[in-house]
Amino acid sequence: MTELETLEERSLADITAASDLDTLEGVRVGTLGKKGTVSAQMKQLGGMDAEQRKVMGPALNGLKNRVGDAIASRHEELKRAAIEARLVSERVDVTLPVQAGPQERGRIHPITQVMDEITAIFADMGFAVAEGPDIETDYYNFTALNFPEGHPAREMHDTFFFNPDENGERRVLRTHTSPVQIRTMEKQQPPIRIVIPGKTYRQDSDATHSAMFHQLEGLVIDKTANIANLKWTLQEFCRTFFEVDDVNMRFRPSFFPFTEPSLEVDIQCDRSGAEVKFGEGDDWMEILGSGMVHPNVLRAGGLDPDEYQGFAWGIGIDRIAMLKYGMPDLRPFFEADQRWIDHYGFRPLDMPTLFGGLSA
Ligand code: 2NM
Repeated sequence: MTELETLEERSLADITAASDLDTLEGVRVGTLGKKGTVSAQMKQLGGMDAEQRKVMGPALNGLKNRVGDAIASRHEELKRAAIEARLVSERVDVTLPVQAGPQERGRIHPITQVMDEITAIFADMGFAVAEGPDIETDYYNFTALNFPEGHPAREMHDTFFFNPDENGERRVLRTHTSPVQIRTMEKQQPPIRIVIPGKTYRQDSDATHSAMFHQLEGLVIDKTANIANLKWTLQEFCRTFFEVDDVNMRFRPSFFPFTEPSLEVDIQCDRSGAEVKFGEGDDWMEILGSGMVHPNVLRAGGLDPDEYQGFAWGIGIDRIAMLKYGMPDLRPFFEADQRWIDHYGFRPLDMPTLFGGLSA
């Protein structure tokens, strides 16, 4: 076997044996590279006489081409094998269940859920959502709402007062969301149809009261709003919220400074079993307060009571959340206990809508 034949055989064997692209590149450098075995042979051509070169030239060129071709085709093979291997190692089974991310594990607090449910119901009736500050002036929290100074109704609210400012004025933690109604009347002409969800504060706390609690109030003002409209609106709300076809309601005369007449609303229920049932039974449960907006309140909002009239109501969120979802105690609402929220919480992507089901 000639020297060239030996070189070719060894080179081709090395090429076939190369099992990855890096090894193959090593073989290429070792043969066709500047200092490679094949290149070393080419360099000797210069020192040969014409006869020798005539024979060795084509032989060497042939060798170089065959080695080059063999490297190129092995390169293709190895590249394809590398892609195959990657496809196998990176294979994804798209039929596996989705892994739970934070948006799956997190839970919506029942109070937030109930606020969202109530807001969805009124939004569906055409109400807008309004909000305002938790820290209020005495004027917006009381005076504008027809609680005159020195009026005993102010005492009913167990207000949290701030220290007086340099003008002797005391700010308060709002005792109801009604200040937002005044702020809305000041800046928006009727017709007004708003609901106001939010935090409210009163200085009493025990097993069934928390110093911070949640309310949702509603306000309708136009030229003809009347008690029949009020009753229909609240009845429609109760049917939808408690997810029953019909619910009997009872309107009892009451007193609130900001409404005249004022009505307390009870719904019929059955408390004989372990759970309260609505729309049946012979018991009554008080669920909200309401009334026709007092003329003094309309005036405070910059509206002429001879031109406009309205109705309003307020619902305590925390209590009806307990009612609807069978929670026996109010205190865990504010204890931030992970086990409690895992049990009573709602899935964040199941947003309450009337078409998709409120609490489905
Ligand atoms: C209630 C009960 C009755 C009420 C009245 C007003 C306003 F500002 F329009 F006069 N807002 N909310 C109202 C009336 C609230 O909560 C138990």
